[in-house]
Amino acid sequence: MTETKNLEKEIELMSKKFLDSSKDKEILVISHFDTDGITSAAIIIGTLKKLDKQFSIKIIKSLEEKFIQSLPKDKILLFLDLASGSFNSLGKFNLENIFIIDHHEISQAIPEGIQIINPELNGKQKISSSSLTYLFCKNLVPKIDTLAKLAVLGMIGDTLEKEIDKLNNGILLDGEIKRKRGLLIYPSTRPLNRTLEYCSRPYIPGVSGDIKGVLELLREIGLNPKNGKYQSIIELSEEEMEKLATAIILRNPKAKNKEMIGDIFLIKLFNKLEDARELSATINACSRLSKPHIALQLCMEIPNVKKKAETIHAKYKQLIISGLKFTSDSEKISGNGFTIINAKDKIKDTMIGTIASILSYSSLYEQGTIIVTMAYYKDKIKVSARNVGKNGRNVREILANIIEDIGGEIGGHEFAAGCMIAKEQEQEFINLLKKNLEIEVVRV
Ligand SMILES: [Mn+2]
Repeated sequence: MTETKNLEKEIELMSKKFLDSSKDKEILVISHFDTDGITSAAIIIGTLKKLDKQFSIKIIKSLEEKFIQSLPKDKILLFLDLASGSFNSLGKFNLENIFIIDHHEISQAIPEGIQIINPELNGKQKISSSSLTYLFCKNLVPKIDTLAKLAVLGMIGDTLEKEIDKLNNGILLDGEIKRKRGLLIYPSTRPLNRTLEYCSRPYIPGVSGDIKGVLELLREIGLNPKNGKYQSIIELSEEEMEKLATAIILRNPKAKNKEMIGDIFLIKLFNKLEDARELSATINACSRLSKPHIALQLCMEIPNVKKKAETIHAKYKQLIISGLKFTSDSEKISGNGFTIINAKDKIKDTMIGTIASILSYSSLYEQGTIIVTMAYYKDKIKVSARNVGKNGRNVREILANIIEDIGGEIGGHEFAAGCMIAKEQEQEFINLLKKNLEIEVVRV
């Protein structure tokens, strides 16, 4: 309890310093491109507008040293949902007026003069950057209730929904979030035939991407269209919901009932209740297809943006489905307990991690299998590694071993990790990867 108090105290202190420093300076907000970062940025924009401050926004995929070097020295720099892993770089370029709101792990010493809010320093409460930003902004402007739903959306974007009830300071109350128990396939608010056709989590063999399979499944459990339209998940009775869950589990035995049923969060956007998971997926889709400004405008509820965002999301889902098709048809490097899929330029670098995750949740691979996907990004290669069923070998360690030899950047954790290597090292990387994966098997 005292630790939470400390965090609140830190937030209050930093908000005072921020107000003070921004009296005569322009603000540059730099935020991460995922849902948590985008919602954080939208909360800040709403607040700075109320304060009538001069500001600009940059949304980025990752904080690279070259970018840090290019930052203006005369502005206030406010980093959202990033920067906690970049203290060495931040310390290098004599930047002044740095403010950070983040929740990522801290592994480097924090240079003097940097103002930071990060629960890793105060009790390690699991809380999104969007919620921290909301609490920060509440200190700047007392009445920002309309932005609270974005704080909750960021929590769901970072899959911190199990922590939502621990949120204090009335974020949940302010946000007027609706909650319903049900099947966690989204969007729960749209007709089931569409929802199932595009369902990738879980990936349902014979149903995902297969409209004939979808209609068969719906017929099988006795769900028929009413007035030409299928019901949505939130409209189903408990019994119908149960039948649907069973039918899905039969097709994908890996989908566990207790993981498939949970809290559905409904958030009012453009005056309509939307499934928070779907909103988050839309935001991520926009960002991954290089349109983070659309994602941001969606959160700001700017008229006409919803259609644009939905169109981008639909395109993204098509790309995922065709990416999955590519991975199933393409040649793979497979061995005992691992599969390497090198998509080269056939799949976008920002999607290759998602593809790896979907494959690892599908019933295509055995528990403990390591899936590694690769895609080109300019003169580099983005690599994603997943461990099916979160069981067995540490994929971060495997990648770290290789990076140590050939150089590159690494991120992630034991069951889901990624790295970026130089394109010239494609073959060397694959050779080393195979060697590492095979050695690991022998050792087990
Ligand atoms: Mn985050």
